[in-house]
Amino acid sequence: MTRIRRETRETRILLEVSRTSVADAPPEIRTGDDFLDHMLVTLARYAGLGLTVEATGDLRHHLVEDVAIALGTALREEIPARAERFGSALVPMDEALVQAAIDVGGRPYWVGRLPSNLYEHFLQSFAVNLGATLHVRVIRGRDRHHVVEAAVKATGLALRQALREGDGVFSTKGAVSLTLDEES
Ligand SMILES: [Mn+2]
Repeated sequence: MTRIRRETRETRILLEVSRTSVADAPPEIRTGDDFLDHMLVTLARYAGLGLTVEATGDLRHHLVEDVAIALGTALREEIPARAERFGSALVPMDEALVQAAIDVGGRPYWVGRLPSNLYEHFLQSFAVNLGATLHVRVIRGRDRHHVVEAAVKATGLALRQALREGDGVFSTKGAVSLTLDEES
């Protein structure tokens, strides 16, 4: 379990995340923003994470962005050394269809367009602070709620796969700390 406390002039966040959820302990999320709570519960359920969030903020934009930063930063500590590393998912939600692909191997990068700037920013901030590459592709969809929710579900399912303990064959950990010879 990783706990993070993040306080700025704009937001106050206390967040706990663990890579394995406890079946009889549903996510406890209180941010004061119903849609953000809904998306955090969804992300935790689909990714199989244990998650507790207590947050307050001055503006919705600051709250959503800072919770994403805190979640990515904390979850980064929970990535197993021998993680499967890659994951992908294709999720339909009524008329919406969204695909996500993730690499949790320490290459922060975001590619994606959502019909909500706020939640596009949420997934970007989450991925970059997690040290993950995340691609989200909206294949189709008319209802913004469905498209955003399908994107969060697809990200969660992809993450569940990527965070699984594997044989570490795709891990570059141990190979990344190269010692450079000083040149005279
Ligand atoms: Mn919904």
